[in-house]
Amino acid sequence: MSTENKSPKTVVNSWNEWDPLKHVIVGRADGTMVQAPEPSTERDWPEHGFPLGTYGPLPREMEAKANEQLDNFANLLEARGIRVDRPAPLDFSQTVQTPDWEQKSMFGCMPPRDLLLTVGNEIIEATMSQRSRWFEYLCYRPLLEQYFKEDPFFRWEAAPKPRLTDETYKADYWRQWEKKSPEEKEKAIYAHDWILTEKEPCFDAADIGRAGKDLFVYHSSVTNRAGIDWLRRHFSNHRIHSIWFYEAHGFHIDATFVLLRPGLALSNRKRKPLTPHMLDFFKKNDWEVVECAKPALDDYPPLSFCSPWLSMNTLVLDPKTICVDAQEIEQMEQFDKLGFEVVPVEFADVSPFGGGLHCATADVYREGTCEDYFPHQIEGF
Ligand code: DAV
Repeated sequence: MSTENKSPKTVVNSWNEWDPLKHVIVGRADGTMVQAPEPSTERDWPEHGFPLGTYGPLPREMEAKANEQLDNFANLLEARGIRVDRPAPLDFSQTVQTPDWEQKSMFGCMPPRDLLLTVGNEIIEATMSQRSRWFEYLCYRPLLEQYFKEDPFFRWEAAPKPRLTDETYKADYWRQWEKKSPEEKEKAIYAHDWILTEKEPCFDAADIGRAGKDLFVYHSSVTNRAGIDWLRRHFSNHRIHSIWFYEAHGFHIDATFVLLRPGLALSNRKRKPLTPHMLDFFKKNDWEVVECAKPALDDYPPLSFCSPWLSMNTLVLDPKTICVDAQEIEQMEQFDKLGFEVVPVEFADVSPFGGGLHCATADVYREGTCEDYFPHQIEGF
């Protein structure tokens, strides 16, 4: 009689963005919504059927195409010996509420990277800073429960759920923004004058770039100073570097500044780093920071809140192998010249569902340990 246990045993472990990947979560497009308006987010796409104030599921045919590309990507990873798990979508069209607020829709579960932060044997459910994404963690709970049973060393954590009352957001922010002159907008970029107040810690997991002992956190429109402070206290054995870039309402580090392998990072050619000493820090530690290639698109695709810079949104399978959106010819050529084996992945139809190849994945296991890639620190960075 066979007593073989078919379920693969989970080990949670991932310290950086490049060590050999063995187990990953790939999101699903099912039921993704153009979110109902909320203090932090407004969609205004009249030419595609969603003028300001309206909301609803993304068109079915778009969803089918995105799911096909996500499934093909999952199959490609599995064919390379990588275990792939998928989240459990909810009915994202439902109204959700807490004692403080009611929100007319949820969002989706295409981008697990936004929500799950893996550092070593720990996965943290990020706070998120949009009401429509407050309950998104539920899509990942079946997997996290399973990992918790299978890996006795897995540390399952959740950052404090934010209240997301009106005090978490600056009052009348978007109307005020529209009234600003170009000079005032410029000033706001330098002042990090984004929608979030400092009322409570907020962060998205996709604002964090991991390099062993050093974690780089984007002070973005979805991650506030308090969120970075929470991460600093939580990861007290790490060095947390708060960074920001020349971009209004930027969010998520993975289309702006991407850690590719020890000694090499890719920087957005338009969104220049604004943090004092940041580039000196990389240089001092013998890291090369290269500007990304020209992206394939000139503008946001229809119904997408993600920019053409998803060209940078790549998944590194090991320090020599990188998955890149197949439409990004120039970016693939650049990676080729930088010595990577490039794996082209058809992914353009996924963007309206919340991102590219990095967004669509969350690490569970990469080989390797926590290393110090930045032995030379700079005071004040
Ligand atoms: O810059 O377009 C992409 C979102 C990545 N999670 C951008 C953000």
